[in-house]
Amino acid sequence: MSLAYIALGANLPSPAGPPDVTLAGVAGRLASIGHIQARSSLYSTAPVGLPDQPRFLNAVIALETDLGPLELLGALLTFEREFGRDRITGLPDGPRTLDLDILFYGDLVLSEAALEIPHPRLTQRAFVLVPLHEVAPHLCDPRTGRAVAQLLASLPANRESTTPAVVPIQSPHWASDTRELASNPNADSQ
Ligand code: PH2
Ligand code: MG
Ligand code: MG
Repeated sequence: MSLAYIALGANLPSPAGPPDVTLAGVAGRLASIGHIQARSSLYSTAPVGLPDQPRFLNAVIALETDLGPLELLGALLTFEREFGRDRITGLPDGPRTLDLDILFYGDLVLSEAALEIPHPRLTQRAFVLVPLHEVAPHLCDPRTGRAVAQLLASLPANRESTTPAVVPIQSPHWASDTRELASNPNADSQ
């Protein structure tokens, strides 16, 4: 068993519904390939990279899994396709129905063409570090030895913007009790 931290993001409706329904559905799919150990709140986040697009919903899930890193990547790509992700026409950093990224996989450091772990841009992104900090503030980045709390504290403040960069939101679809998900992959409420 390895403990992987997975970032979830969406800012377009998927065949399942709006982004909060998509992310809740994905949590159920993740529970089918491992055990969900922790799950952050849902956050509404300002788009990074390509500003002229809807705000994203982001979250982080800690998943204990027997899948190896490349098998896990394969499963995540399958889930992205199931929820309507089109990698052919989609723009880099552009709008998407679902994005699933492996942030950490135990303390593995991997640099392959298909997969880099830890995720190469996680230290620059509040939309990743804020939800990650909620579930694992003391987790150490194996590249730098720095804890998530330190990485978050080192992010430049978002001073110039009038809209908040990262705000927690409530959704009836996003359960606050992960035990439901582990025992019933189809559960999407309570
Ligand atoms: N993902 C990106 C690019 N920009 N911005 C936000 N707020 N959230 C994301 O998940 C996101 C992004 C590319 O993966
Ligand atoms: Mg991404
Ligand atoms: Mg991705």
